[in-house]
Amino acid sequence: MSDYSIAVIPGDGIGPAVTSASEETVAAVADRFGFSVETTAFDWGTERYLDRGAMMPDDGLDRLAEFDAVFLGAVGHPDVPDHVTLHGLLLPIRKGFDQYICKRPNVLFDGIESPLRGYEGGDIDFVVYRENTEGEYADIGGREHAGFDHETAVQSALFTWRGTERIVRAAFEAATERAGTLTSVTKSNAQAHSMVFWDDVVAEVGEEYPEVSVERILVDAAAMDLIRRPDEFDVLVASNLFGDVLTDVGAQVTGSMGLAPSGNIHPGEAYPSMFEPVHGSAPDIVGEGVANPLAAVLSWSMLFEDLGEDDAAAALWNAVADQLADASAPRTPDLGGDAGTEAVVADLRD
Ligand code: GGG
Repeated sequence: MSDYSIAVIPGDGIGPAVTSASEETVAAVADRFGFSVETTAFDWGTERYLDRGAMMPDDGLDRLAEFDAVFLGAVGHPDVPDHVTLHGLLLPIRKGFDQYICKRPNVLFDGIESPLRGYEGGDIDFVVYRENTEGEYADIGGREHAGFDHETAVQSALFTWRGTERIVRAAFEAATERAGTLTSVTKSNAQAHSMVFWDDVVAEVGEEYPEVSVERILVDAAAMDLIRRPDEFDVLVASNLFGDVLTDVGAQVTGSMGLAPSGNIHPGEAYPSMFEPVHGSAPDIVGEGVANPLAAVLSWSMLFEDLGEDDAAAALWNAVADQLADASAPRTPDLGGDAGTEAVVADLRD
């Protein structure tokens, strides 16, 4: 019997609520499939920052490195600028553990109504491979001449061949597995250096995958087409920023941000991967007990898959799908219902 040790960082806002609700479900599924999950909670986040000046301790990465995987709830607090919280917790983990694949599935489940007319459950099913360690999220830049009318800010994006090649290759592998199309998203008409470089990488790696048909699309057209023809997408590969923006569009066309899971994946043994719902800390609903826990549950499913527990991952994913397909099952307000977080996971466990 395998025993997995998972680091859990509930974080801010609704993070603790969706984390604890999803953990209850996960333990039961693990038990059913003959393995155990031992979780260790870390109270890192903005409360710690307000108290002690840092979102996590100096040796935070060393401590997380001991675990098989990391689960994170949410980051962000109305009293602290978002760049402070993001750069204090989420981004150091993604970069420090070289989690270069951000995998974000976008699925329209049976029983869920898309805001787009004419789409039913099963019609939309694409996955975004977002580059997760460099690009526009590179911490390169600065500000000069504060207080003058010539105050200046510089923010540089970083695209390395290695960094681009490995996310593009991961996306080609996914497209091969799904026997699908790969859509590469850029802005290479305007960004003639970095994005043409990206196109070059896609062309070179693509030579190794002649069976995968490749579509190149500009990010503005991609945003439009994810609304106009979301059913035609299969695997998308995009830079750090573009991937982040497009997956919010994807979450909306598939019904709710409350159903969008993600994995920050470091393939291989060197570091743990981290799984998190795509949504943020949602300060507007904190404490109301209505946060949708299903994005967190689906993120645990991705975590199990990453550990090689495919049957448990499928059981968890299918339990969510079955619940959503049942019109009489409890739903949180983001899905048009009036149920609370706990009622949704209680129903899932039954
Ligand atoms: N669930 C984690 C979370 O709170 N994410 C909020 C966020 O703003 N993430 C930015 C990003 O994924 O780049």
